[in-house]
Amino acid sequence: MAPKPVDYSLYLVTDSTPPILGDKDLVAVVKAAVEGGATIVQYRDKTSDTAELVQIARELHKVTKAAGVPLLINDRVDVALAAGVEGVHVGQDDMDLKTAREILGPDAIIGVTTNSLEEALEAASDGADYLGLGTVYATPTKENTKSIIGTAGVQHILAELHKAGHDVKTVCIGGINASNTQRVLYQCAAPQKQLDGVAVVSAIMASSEPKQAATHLRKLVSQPPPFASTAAKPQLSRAEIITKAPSIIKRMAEKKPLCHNMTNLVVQNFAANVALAIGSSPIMSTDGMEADDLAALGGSLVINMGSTTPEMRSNHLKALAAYNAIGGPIVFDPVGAGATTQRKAGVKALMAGGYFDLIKGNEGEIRTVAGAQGVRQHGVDSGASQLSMEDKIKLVKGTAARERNIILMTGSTDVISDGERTFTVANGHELLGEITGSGCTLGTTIASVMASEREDKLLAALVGVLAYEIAAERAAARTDVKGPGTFVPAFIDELYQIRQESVSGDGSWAQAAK
Ligand code: 3NM
Ligand code: MG
Repeated sequence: MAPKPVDYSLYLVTDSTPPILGDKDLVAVVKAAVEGGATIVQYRDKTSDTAELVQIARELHKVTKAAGVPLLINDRVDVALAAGVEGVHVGQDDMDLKTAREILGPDAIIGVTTNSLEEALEAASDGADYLGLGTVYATPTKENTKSIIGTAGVQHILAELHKAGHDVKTVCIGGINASNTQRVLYQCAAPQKQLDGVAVVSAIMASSEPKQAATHLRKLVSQPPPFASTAAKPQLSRAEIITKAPSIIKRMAEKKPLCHNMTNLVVQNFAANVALAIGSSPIMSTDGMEADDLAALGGSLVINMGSTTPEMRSNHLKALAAYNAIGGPIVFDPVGAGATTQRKAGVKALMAGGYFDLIKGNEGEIRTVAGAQGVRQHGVDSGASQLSMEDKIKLVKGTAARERNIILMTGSTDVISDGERTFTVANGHELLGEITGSGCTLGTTIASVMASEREDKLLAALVGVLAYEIAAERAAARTDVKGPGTFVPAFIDELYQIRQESVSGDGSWAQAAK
């Protein structure tokens, strides 16, 4: 069956209950929404009697027909027939798709709620016009949803639908609103199959200005998020990276971009000195209330999950939103991610709350980020490696492809990937493991370079890693360095040297790249 020419991009599901609709009039809200830009409407009403359902459906149909927008009825094939609307939406516990199709015929639009890959494949095979995929995020609108699958779950289903050759249309549902619509569409997309739209309830139905809410959402679904990489990713050879690295440090040092660090007390001073040495302008602020103003200054942000208090999480989420809104690069350092339940929850909440351009961590942290179960860490140090290099590369590349960002796994050999291009870096020195904050300040260095090098974020990050780890090697090699205590000032001096050499056109430091 060829797909019907239906625009699913902004799919409104109604709700007539007081917590969402308030004292507004349902038909008036739907009228405002379709005028604002909702492209399809599902009348979902779990409480009204049949006669009332039919009557409201007829009223809604007048409004949607005038706007040239299809109207579907949730669950009730009889009501859809009685009101003569364009189709139905059925859940897993409703009338089965094949029977609904027999009753309504081939021209009716029939969609199915699917919360798992099995359900999605079955509904697609049975001839659904579209699938509602979810639940993306937990939502007070529908508390008895079967499973929260996040953007990664939606992406997996899309990839498998494509593999199975289904061209069924798809929308996602659950917790979608103006703050996350663009990111969700971006992060759900599989390489060969993207969502056709987002389905929302409260983002429009609960709004006091449903027309404006719909207009805004429609605009958001029509354009990529500000942080999306639009340029094609050029292949990079190691030789090219080594040649380009000094000029990238030079450009950053000349721009002196703001590098905003939300980090723990232990590292604040060290991170500020590292930023100054490499050539960015540090600000150490954990106050989410000033993140909008700081983001507007055009720099980058490091979120270091050194603290997981609710207050700190709320600050982090505010800052994430501020930088995401204008595409300012964000580096996430999920410190001790697998160590405690609280930290695992912190990683989940932050990753569901915004987009990180780069996530850096040791093996345990990245495994937690990837969603590996049963990752246990002792304290927040890096611990012993459990994965082979081959497995590390697979994990880093796969996670980056899934999140559509950059993942950096640090270790004696670092692995970095944007899902397409993967590199290893074997520079650095064991003294970095003997001082506090070496992981955090690597994040600061990377974010500094990413602030000025926006075209190719992977290249920027790699250059940050190289400068940082080559500086550590140079510091450790100095005869005046006897251990961790003398290493720290020497390391800051060497970062500063690398910046000075780069600015003066001497790029030989990068030749030490391994
Ligand atoms: N179906 P809101 S979640 C109607 O997961 C519905 O199948 C869901 O509401 C599913 O946009 C949901 O307010 C409610 O989060 C979505
Ligand atoms: Mg249902």
